[in-house]
Amino acid sequence: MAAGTALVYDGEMSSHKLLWEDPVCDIEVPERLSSCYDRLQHYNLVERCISVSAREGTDSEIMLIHSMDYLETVKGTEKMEEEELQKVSAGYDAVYFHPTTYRCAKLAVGATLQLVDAVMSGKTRNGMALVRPPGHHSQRNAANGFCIFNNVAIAAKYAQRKYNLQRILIVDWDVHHGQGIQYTFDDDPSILYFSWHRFEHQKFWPSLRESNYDAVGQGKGRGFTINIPWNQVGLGNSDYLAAFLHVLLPMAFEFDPELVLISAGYDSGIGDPEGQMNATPECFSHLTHFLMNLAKGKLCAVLEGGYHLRSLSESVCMTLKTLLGDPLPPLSGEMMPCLSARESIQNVRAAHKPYWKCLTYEDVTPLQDLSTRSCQAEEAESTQSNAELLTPQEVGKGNISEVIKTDRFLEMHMKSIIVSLKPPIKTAAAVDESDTHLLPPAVHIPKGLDVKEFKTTISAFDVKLMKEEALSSLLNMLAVLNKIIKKEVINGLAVSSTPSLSSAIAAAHCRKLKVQKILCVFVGDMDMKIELEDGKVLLINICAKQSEQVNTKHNISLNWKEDPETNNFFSATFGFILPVAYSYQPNLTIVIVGPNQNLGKNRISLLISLLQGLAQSQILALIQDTEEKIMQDITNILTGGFIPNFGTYAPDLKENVQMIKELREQFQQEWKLLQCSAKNSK
Ligand code: Q9C
Ligand code: ZN
Repeated sequence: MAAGTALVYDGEMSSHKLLWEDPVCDIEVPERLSSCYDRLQHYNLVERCISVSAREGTDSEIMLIHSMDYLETVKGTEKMEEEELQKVSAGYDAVYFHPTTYRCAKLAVGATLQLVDAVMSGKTRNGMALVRPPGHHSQRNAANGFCIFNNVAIAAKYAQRKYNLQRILIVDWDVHHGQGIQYTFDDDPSILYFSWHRFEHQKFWPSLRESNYDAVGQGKGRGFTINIPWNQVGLGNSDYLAAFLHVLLPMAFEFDPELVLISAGYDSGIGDPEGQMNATPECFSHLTHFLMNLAKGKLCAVLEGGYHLRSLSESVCMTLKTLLGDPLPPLSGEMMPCLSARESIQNVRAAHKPYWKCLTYEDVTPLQDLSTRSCQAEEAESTQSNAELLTPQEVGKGNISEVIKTDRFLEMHMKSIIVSLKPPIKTAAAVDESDTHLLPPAVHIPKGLDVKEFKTTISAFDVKLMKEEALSSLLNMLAVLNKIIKKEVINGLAVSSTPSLSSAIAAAHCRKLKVQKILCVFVGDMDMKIELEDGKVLLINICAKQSEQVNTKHNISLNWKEDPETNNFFSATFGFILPVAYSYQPNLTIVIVGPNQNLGKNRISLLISLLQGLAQSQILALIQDTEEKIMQDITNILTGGFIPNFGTYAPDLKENVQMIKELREQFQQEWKLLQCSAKNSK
């Protein structure tokens, strides 16, 4: 499997700049590019990437999307004086030309295509292109919204032609609607285009009817355009997360793309003067991480907007860091999507129900845009603010010193979230001697540990009759866990003949080391031995056999009906487990894989892979010794060498979807990210 992350950058793209006064365009400055690159250097990220050079896009590549007339028009600006440039610029909406614009726009196209080539040829697994001018607003015959050539749309067409791809996903997380991309692929079912955008009931630029949730594509392409209109400003991490969990990800996994392109605009981030949203930089880590599980990891992020230089550059760094496989910073803020966001999400789900199997059994009733209460008003109702540290919501409140306020906030915020010490070893393992050959060489095997501390933890449990061998494997498991908690490694796995007992001992050890919140996910049929009294554990139990236990906020069983033919498990993963896990915000995750897990093994792999978004990626996997076939996959997931793939899509069983729906209704007040509709909550 391909490894490494490409970075495409050419400082020459900074020469494109505004030569006259224009308050609409003056935010699209050369420093956007240089400040990103400087920040990447500050975090030592540049040297960790595989540098890929930019090139000019050719005429025929540009004409994959644009008309020859338009290309000639752009070409013509190269020799123009300022006055003429102004005239041409005035012919478009929110665009400026400079004598180097044509050259830079060609470099932006070529840089994007170089990235596609690096990823599709297997030179790297994924990558990012830092480009200017941006692309997603530009159209066949027109420049628009700072965009000259549509870099990402050209890249999609290019990838289809050159690599014979059948399905490409374009995720446009820029705060503006990439109408240029939408128009290009409106009737094309081979490109799934997702965009969220500030909309405000069509008051916000570009103020198009076709940016609303009911624009789903045309003809054969119906269902392959997904628009989430945001009708309020001030949205943040939990709203974006809810949009991914309840809209994009179920559809994207059903679509099963061969390549993911991100129109990576960061004007949807905190402090941006255009977007007025509140998502903090680490939010983009999580969005990126989700998408890395598609298309065997083949992902190209291409810069679009982003006008608050500090916010933009920190968010770019978070994106690239995640592409490189670093542990994810915790997502900050209370996980509570606001009413207006939920309403948009519900509307999109309703509009798309006819086209997606994953929505078949969901009862989503369409509704109009009703909410008028602002998200900030909701925040004010629900949270007391901390005078010491600004919250994203406070930063987002309109104010003349907003840029500086955001700078100050980000300065402190980034210090608090960056996992400063990146351990040299990612994964530790405790396995039988005979299994060590199954582990990749990079895995660390702590051995011969016989520490008093561990023994006291174990002696609190009923282990008197245990064989020496089993006892020593418990001690090894604790050694692995200890390394995770002390951040000497990021994650670990342990094979056990008694995984349930092991998990109870692991949880006890976590308590001893003052781990505040432990997420335990059991997969398979096991007795629960874990202590739940003190509320420090959230237990999610996925099993085939019906349990008598009554579900509570911290102890939830999913009785997942066996169905080997269509067992996708996506509805449980995106509709329940991840929303609960992200709402809980654990400090450590333990996944226990026991016997008779009736999910396909790739579903468990995907779940574990996605759970790496929680708890700063600190995961302990406990695997029953009889389940060896899954051990290798889990090891590969944890060491970062493998992304599961899923085969032909079939929807989850109706009973299973029903069960998830009921659980969602039961717990959506406690775990608010479960909310994906505007009803059932205050
Ligand atoms: N009254 C990108 O983020 N604003 N483009 C126009 C007119 C234009 C944004 C306002 C914003 C363009 C790539
Ligand atoms: Zn934008």
